[in-house]
Amino acid sequence: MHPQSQQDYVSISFAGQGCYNNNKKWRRQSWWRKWKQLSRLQRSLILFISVLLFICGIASYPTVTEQLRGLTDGGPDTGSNSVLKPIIPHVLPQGQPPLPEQPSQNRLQKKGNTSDVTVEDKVADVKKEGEERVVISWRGAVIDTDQATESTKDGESKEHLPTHQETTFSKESEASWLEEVREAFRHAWKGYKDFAWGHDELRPMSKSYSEWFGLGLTLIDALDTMWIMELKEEFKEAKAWVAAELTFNKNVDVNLFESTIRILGGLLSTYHLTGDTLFLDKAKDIGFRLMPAFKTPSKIPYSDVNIGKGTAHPPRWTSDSTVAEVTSIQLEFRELSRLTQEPQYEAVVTDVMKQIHKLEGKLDGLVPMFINTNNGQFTHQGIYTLGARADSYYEYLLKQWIQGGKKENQLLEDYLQAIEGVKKNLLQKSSPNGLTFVGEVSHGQFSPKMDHLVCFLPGTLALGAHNGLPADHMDLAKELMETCYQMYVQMETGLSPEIVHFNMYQGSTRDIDVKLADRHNLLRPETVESLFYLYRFTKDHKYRNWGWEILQNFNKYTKVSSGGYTSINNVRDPDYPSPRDKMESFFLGETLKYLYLLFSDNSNLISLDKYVFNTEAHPLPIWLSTV
Ligand code: DMJ
Repeated sequence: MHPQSQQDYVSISFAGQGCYNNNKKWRRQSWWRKWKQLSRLQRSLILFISVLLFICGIASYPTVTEQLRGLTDGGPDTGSNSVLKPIIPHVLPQGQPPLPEQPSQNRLQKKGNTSDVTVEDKVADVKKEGEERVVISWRGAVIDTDQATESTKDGESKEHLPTHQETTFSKESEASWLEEVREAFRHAWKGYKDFAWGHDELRPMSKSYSEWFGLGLTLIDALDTMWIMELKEEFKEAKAWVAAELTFNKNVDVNLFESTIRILGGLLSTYHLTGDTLFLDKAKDIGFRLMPAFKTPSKIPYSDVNIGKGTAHPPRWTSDSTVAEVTSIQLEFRELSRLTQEPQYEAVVTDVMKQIHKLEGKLDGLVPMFINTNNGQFTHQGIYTLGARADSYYEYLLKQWIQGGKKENQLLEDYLQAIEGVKKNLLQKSSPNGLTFVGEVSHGQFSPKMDHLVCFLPGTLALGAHNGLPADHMDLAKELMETCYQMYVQMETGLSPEIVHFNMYQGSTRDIDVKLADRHNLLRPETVESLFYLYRFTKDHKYRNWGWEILQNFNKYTKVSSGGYTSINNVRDPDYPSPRDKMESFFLGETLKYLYLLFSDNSNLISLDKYVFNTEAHPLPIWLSTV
């Protein structure tokens, strides 16, 4: 054997094993002989597998370094136990305005005052660290989500979960909290105004915009928020745009559900709050233009409507519609009928509810995610979730019943049965800390997966209990509220990922896992929405503290200095949350509105006995009440 080739072989296969002895040398030669005896195919296969393993090793590198960083960032008393260190609960001193450093101590906050650190600073920092870091932050998009998970930052034990201590608030601190939300809204609005005016969504990083329907979606979604926050100047300029520029006579396809909850809902609620018929006229216009969606063989509406041509169609790949979409347009269409005295709007959406009430294929009141527009039957049966594609079906059962003055018993029955179905089939406790969560069922198999979208449920349950439904709904609401909060506080940025998986096995060291592809945060409202309901009904200040923490973390990790807030790709990395360059309209329409209402102690500001919020946070009047 050529000595050079022997040397090559040794350095590749046994590097790092220390000094050699004769025996080892013999073994190496024998290995080499065996290698030479292999066929070309066998050698290629071995080489291929080695390269694959090498790539996997490199790919897991950031997870390892993140864990190491977790150990070293944990403070002076870090050690082998430091990774299990509890999160310090946020307790405000009595009557003091909130301090930015007080909320749950995620890693970046521990580094000092970071309130001035913007998303762009983080991008710049990371770019300085080299391209590899940037590439790694995108791994989540490509790794098989069923395989790859990350643990939460701390494997806390039960007594280490954040706890609440009684706190009282002065009028001054309430005012400063409200002002902070108003300031966040102004900042978001500035970005929209400067770079996306009249367009659907702001892209704050690139200082541009994106179009979805081309109807000024963010502006319309934000109208009633500005009114509620008393942002008079901003409201005035938005109203001027609606009066002068907003037209629905456009050759565009819009999604029936999204345009109903954001545009029709936003215009109707702004009409109610202001009494200005400009908004009612626009609402009538869009409502009428959406009606072709219901011209289907089954009367179950198509997903898309061309509001200029008056035609409707399902998506290109299917004749199915989503169950949540066809059952979460009722509040708006019913209200449109009441205002216009034209029964057609209410008739079409009530027919959908009646059909769904009678359908086979439910699991103890839980509905599948799809329904066919030709035959009106559920499709893709066997999957039951309170997350995407089914969520607001449950919300609108209760809210229609409330909107109509609590008379429509079929809606109430379906709601009560569904909540029993949730308890029986979807509710479980995590290990080790026993967090109550709502999982999913797929063809008889339970999956401990919970979307952030499910965090609407504590608020809805609390609303039901407030309206006379069983008291144990409120108990469950409180338990789930804690879980939704933990989905934030256990992340390094203090912001929830889009989806979490709970551990259920005895002996687990942590309750929550996050798959790499699920680490994004879209500035969604569901948790702060539920915090608002829970605070209104219980007056327990811990819910406001939690909301305050969330607002601080939106400011730290999603605020863009030139204006606007951005959704992010990675709630696990406070150093590089990886901005997605998009501000969803619901951040202004819902998230900031619910935060504002949470911090206001005025229960008459959109009283829950007079208004019911649609699923996009647009308040509509409860019928028969004197608004
Ligand atoms: C909003 O459009 C609505 O809240 C909807 O019900 C769910 N998705 C977004 C917010 O997450």
